Amino acid sequence: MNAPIRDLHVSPRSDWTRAEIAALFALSFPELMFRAASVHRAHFDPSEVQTSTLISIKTGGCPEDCGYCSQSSKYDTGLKASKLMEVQAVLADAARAKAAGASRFCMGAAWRNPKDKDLDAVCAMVEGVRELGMETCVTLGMLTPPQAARLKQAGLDYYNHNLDTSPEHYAEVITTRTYQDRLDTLEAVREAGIHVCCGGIVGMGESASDRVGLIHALATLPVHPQSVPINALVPIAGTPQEKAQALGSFDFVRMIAVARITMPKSMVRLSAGREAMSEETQALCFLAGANSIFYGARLLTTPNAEADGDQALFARLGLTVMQAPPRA
Ligand code: SAM
Ligand code: DTB
Ligand code: SF4
Repeated sequence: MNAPIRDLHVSPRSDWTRAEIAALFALSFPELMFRAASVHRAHFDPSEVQTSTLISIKTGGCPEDCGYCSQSSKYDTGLKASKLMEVQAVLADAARAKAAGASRFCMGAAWRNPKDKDLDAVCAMVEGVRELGMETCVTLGMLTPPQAARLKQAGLDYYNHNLDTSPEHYAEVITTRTYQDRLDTLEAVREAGIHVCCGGIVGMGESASDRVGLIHALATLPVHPQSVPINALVPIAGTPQEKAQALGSFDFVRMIAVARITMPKSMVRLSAGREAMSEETQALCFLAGANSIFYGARLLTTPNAEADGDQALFARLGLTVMQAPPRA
């Protein structure tokens, strides 16, 4: 028998225990879906989905050894590295993304951390994208508190920095920076008053208990990340994770559902890996409380589900694109 359902309208809590989270994963699939969908309705219109478009503003040649990544210089993935893009070229891409229906523009750079001089160009990109009326997000690696303050000053809305996996599994995937380094960057971003976008990747050979551990790490941050990307590994030839066993679709949907229940007011993003997912699995993810996607033909270095296919899926499911909130 499943445990009795508790009040679904409670405020977000940061005192989740691993046992409570494991118990959610252990619910029957229908019960878990019902609870997640109920929590979703208590906080959001379940027919609305937020759309973020990604661009890689600086590709490849990264000194970190993240075992899943096409952009690490430690692995021969055949990716062509390129320098930081010109501001105008980025803004032209943002305008195209807006015209295609994206409300947020996320700019990613393959850096361990940005140099202060790189931030001048990134701040100009943030200012320009804001002027187009889009929400802005960047992901640049580790940040110091003064760097976070500069990005805030430029008007940055979100900073993406993922915990990626559980604290226990982490060292199997990345050795060049620690979990604590990531937590420190998240603190710098939070303290600067920038919204935090933080999630992880599943399908990297982790155990079920590692998935509990990742949700636990996210849901016990002092403030829940306002945006929680759940990525299914996109396997990249030449990386250590190339042959990792993909997660079954029901386990992926469970991950979305448990993220929704434990972080009820956060946007939960059905992120990388949609290209390999059936429409039915994606529909289950929306039912489980996902209310955001990466939208557009490319992620950073790999293909994404095509935008016109997404629009057709939205139409068939009766979903609409969430409007960006008005600027303060
Ligand atoms: N270099 C910066 C960093 O690592 O923080 C920013 C860019 S990095 C590519 C952003 C995130 O993308 C990673 O933390 C990881 O969660 C996700 N990611 C990268 N490669 C992926 C892959 N092959 N499949 C799924 N997610 C991936
Ligand atoms: C996130 O959690 N996923 C995005 C974004 N944040 C930066 C990146 C996905 C990358 C997928 C592999 C690639 O295209 O290189
Ligand atoms: Fe570099 Fe980011 Fe890729 Fe890690 S995930 S290798 S830090 S670009």
